[in-house]
Amino acid sequence: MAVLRFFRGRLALWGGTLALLGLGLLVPAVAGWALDRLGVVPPRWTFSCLEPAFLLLTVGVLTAGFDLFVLHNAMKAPRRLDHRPLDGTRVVVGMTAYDDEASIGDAVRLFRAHPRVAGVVVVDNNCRDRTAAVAREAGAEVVAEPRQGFGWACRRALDEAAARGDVAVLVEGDGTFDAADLDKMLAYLVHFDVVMGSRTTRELNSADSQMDWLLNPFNQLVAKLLQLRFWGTRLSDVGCTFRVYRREAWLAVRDRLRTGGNAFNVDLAVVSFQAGLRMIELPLSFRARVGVSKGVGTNKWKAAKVAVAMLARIYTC
Ligand SMILES: Nc1nc2c(ncn2[C@@H]2O[C@H](COP(=O)(O)OP(=O)(O)OP(=O)(O)O)[C@@H](O)[C@H]2O)c(=O)[nH]1
Ligand SMILES: [Mg+2]
Repeated sequence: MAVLRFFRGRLALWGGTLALLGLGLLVPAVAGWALDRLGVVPPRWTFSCLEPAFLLLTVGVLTAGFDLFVLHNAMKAPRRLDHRPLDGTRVVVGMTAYDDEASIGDAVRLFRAHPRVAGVVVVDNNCRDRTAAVAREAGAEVVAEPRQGFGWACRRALDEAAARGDVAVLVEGDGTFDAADLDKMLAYLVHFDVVMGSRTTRELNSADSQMDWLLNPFNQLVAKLLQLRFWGTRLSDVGCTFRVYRREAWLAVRDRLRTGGNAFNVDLAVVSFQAGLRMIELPLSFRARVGVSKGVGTNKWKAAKVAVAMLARIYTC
């Protein structure tokens, strides 16, 4: 049983990867076929791509299919369908900030104004500008996180929010997210331990947001790989920081985390799946950030480096 448990999820992920590679190889195969028809290359060239493409596709689909349809069904854990109302719970927001004086004031005011929010804690990650002062003026509590890094800031934000409330909300203080989305997130939390956001719904993206022609589909692709690994929860984004955790859910996973860097969002999703938390992902509205980007922004080179770290986390879990 332990052996089967080891393969459950991994076969789906690796099978899915082989199938994707096979699909990728079909492109030169089809191009070769077209060139062959035109008499540009000899027929052998086309078949040298077609054969491995079909082999990878077949092996990949069979391996992933065996995992998803046989292993997964045989090993399904019993599902909890209970309903835990949030009446009387305190909802506290933990907000990350790194030189975010341009955005933090409005971000704090927006979240403080939400009727379900009891307080906002801003995590000052060694800011060199007036972020802390502006956040305090807007009514937030400010704590200093000396360990530099997006992940460290997020961990501290969840720690501080969970120390003050029954429900911890993690969000960036850069003006990209909307407090109004908390309504639907809290509505779903009644059935779940964790509600994650997705920024890949085009209808809810502002035209100038970070989720452009490349980041949007790429996040969806990596999310599908993660979904293959932990079959069950439908995923469409791996980089959305806006999430809601019940306090006990956060406490169950905080010590399992591996990174303090930019791959934190995937790290947190992985440990939450491994802990067996009940999770759901919802489409959220997403705007362009206010102020200067410190993370990926629209920089494709930075995005590639974060993507490698995220994929490494998924393939080694
Ligand atoms: N990248 C980064 N972000 C940090 C750090 N410490 C805190 N943060 C905060 O974490 C959030 C993520 O950084 P952003 O600059 O928004 O990067 P991004 O979300 O990839 O891209 P944009 O929102 O488009 O700029 C922001 O709220 C930062 O202020 C850090 O050391 N590095
Ligand atoms: Mg951001």
